[in-house]
Parts: sequence; C-alpha cells; structure tokens
Amino acid sequence: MSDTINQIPAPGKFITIEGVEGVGKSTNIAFIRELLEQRGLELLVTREPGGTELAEQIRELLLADHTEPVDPTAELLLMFAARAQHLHTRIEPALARGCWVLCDRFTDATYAYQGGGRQLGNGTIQILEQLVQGALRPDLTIILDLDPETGLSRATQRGELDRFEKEKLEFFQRVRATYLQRAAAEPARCAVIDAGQPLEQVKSATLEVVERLLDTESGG
Ligand code: Z5A
Repeated sequence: MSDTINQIPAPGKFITIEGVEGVGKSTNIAFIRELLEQRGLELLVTREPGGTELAEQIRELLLADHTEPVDPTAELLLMFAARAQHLHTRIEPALARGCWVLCDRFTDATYAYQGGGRQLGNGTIQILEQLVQGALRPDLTIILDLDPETGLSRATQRGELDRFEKEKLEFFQRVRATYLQRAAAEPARCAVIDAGQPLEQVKSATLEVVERLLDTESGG
C-alpha cells in the first residue's frame, strides 16, 4: 500500500509571465525554459489565450479585427472559454503528473486587460475565475513592467498589429497600473521585474526569481 502512495508524483509548479505588449515575455520564457530543462524537469510551455486546438481558434477570434464592435463582456467570456478548455485539458493534467507549466499570460491578464483596460472591474472576473479555476492559482507570476510606449514600439517593429495592439495608449496605461496593483496585493506570488533594463539584466532578474522557487522546492 505504501508503494502505491509513493508513486503519486508531487504536483508540478505553475509559473505565469505577464506584462503589456512587447515587454519581452516570449524572450524571457526561452531563458526560463532553458533553466528548467537543465534541471531535468518535465516542462509544458504554453500560452493564453490558446494552448489547445479549440482555445487557439478562440484566440484567432479574439485577436482578429471584426466589422462589428466587440462587446467587452463577450470578449471576457471568450477569454474564460479558452481558459477552461486549456486549463482542464492540458494544464491541470500536466501539473497532476508532476510536470511544471510555464504559461505566457493567464488570469492576471484578464484582470489587467478586461478589468483595467476595458474597465469591466473585478467582480465578474472573480466569479468566472472561481467557476473555471476553483482554488487553482499560479505558484509564481512574473510581471515584466515597462512603460507602454516602449512596449508598443517594440511590438510595432514586428509588423502588423492585432486588435489589442491597436488600442490607445491610455488603455495600456490602465493595463500596466492593474498589473502593478495586483503585484502589490499579492507580493508572495508576484515578482515585478523592470523590463526597461538591458535584456541581460532582465534575464538575470527573471532567472533569479525562478531559481528561488526551485530552491524552495528542493528545501534549500
Ligand atoms: N489578453 C487579454 O486581453 N486577456 C487575457 O486574459 C489574455 C490575453 C490571456 C495576446 O497576447 C493578447 O491577448 C494580448 C492581451 C490579450 N494583447 N495584445 N496584443 P500575447 O501575449 O500573444 O501578445 P503580446 O503581448 O502582444 O505578446 P508579444 O507581442 O509576443 O510580446 P512579448 O512576448 O512580451 O515580447 P517579445 O516578443 O519577447 O519581445 C518583443 C521585442 O522586444 C523583441 O524584438 C525582443 O527582442 C525585444 N526585447 C525584449 N526584451 C528586451 C529588452 N529588455 N530590451 C530591448 N528589447 C527587448
């Protein structure tokens, strides 16, 4: 009987990375991936909205331009529809088998973009978060903080802008402010990193935070 108990793996850790557009999430995810793989951890790298076939289709709908205005509540529900599919079919099974999950955006983005940017507030998001996630929250959220002008200019250099990237500067200022409010309210989970620094410094600050989580795990 004790053999059976010993076979149950410790759940994996759930890391999310957040920030305004062009802040360097994809760039730093590659650094974190390298570190975790060097430590021999099984790792799922994924993104939101998206991460499954169905959720990626919802992502396409969300990022595309439409001839009709997109209702903010419809946008919010689509975010959580994609999240339910992603969470229940990929993230939770991975965590349960001991795999670490590194996700490019998660529910903090909903608070920041729909709650702050679209000014929907937190109430409905909290209800949907509870419905879709239950008690599940990330173990660590890295918030790359950057003034939106710089982020947008980095994103613009990449080419065509999606529906979100076409929003006004004030929208992204509200997004950034909401991220910082969330980080201040949950300092044990959220690490804010100045993403306006040269990339090498952002990289080492990011890896330091992840190493701290690894040390906690190994009892160090
Ligand atoms: N969204 C939402 O509204 N609600 C939600 O709940 C969720 C999402 C989950 C898609 O997200 C959209 O969905 C997003 C919010 C909304 N809005 N938009 N747009 P996304 O994550 O796919 O899109 P994104 O924010 O536009 O990500 P991105 O453009 O791919 O940016 P990034 O990954 O953060 O940046 P990067 O590609 O790593 O870096 C951008 C450039 O900057 C690149 O050339 C780098 O080499 C350069 N870079 C990176 N770091 C530095 C430093 N430190 N110095 C100088 N240059 C740098």
